[in-house]
Amino acid sequence: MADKITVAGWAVTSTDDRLPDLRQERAIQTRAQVMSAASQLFTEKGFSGTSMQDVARRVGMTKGAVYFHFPTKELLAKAVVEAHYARWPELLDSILALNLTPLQTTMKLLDGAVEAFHSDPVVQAGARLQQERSLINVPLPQPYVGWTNLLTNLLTSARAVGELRPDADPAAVARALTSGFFGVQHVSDVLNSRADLAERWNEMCGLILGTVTA
Ligand code: LUB
Repeated sequence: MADKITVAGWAVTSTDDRLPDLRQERAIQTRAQVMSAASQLFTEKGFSGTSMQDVARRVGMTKGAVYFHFPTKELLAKAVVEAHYARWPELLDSILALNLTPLQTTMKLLDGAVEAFHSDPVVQAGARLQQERSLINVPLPQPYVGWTNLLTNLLTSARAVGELRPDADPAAVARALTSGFFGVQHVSDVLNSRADLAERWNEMCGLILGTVTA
């Protein structure tokens, strides 16, 4: 079982406080519908190719209803990216509850990320928006660092219990896994719409961990 793993680097910056009061159930539902439609469109057409009118049309609301929740397209994109990163602590908690070894936890976590990148529209949109971050004129969460920090913590525990060779460098392996995952999901997306992501990730993960496991 991994020690209690803290997740640094996924700090979600405070969302704009001009957001409307979301206590009403209807407002919460509407906001979620707008986020879902925007995620589809950002994935299909990118940030620049998506207009707030496109979002309104996709969700079947007026542009005013969309602007009520998100005053600008930039803030809508920021909310989608933040929702992308919010997936990972939730996934981690579900896996830590299984009381696996640190290396098993690491591999199951990344397999869960594979599933999310393959099938979760918010995760897919967040990945594309991060690649287009230079076009989005609001601060976005820093990419990659959350995963690298978390994997470093898990792999340090794995080495401590003998699942990694004593001479393995957990931070270096974490950087390789993060970069490898980013690259594999990007290539799979461009070539196959992520249809072969699980196979390609198993290959990459095996090559990386094969060099450092006991
Ligand atoms: C991950 C992406 C795509 C890193 O952490 C991130 O920001 C990531 C989007 O930017 O891959 C590897 C898990």
